[in-house]
Amino acid sequence: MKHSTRAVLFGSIGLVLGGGLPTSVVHAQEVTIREPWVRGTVRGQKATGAFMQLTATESASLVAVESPVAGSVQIHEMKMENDVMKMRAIPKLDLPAGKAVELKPGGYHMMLMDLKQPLKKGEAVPIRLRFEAKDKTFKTIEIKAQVRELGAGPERREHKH
Ligand SMILES: [Cu+2]
Repeated sequence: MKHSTRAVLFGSIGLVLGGGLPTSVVHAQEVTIREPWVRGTVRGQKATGAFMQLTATESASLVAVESPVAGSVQIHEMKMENDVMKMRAIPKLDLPAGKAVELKPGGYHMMLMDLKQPLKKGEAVPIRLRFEAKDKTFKTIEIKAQVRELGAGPERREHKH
């Protein structure tokens, strides 16, 4: 299935994040998850992005994601194609040993789809991540991601699905 989505780009906005956002660090065997956050939504918005930094000590893959606030969660990548930023779902995200993989606006991210409620700044969204290790064993890690303002991040983008 070929699924690609056009994302509408907005110019950077000079947004200052106040108040020292808390950093959560979760250690679970060999995957470290740093600074998970979710972009806040407005009423009626059906999808939003979740971002964080993943570091695996042994190579592993992120193979599935779920959250109680979303009907489904996809792993997305973004790529420039003919001057258009395209977003598409990928089946898994590889985590090379010892290398931090950044999920951030404009790059890899998790897409929370079919949102069941608006997500407001300051709320904590539980997200369950399922990893597959090289030896084909699976591990699930649950984190809480902080909701940031709608315009949070280095660039503001709106996803259209
Ligand atoms: Cu997306």
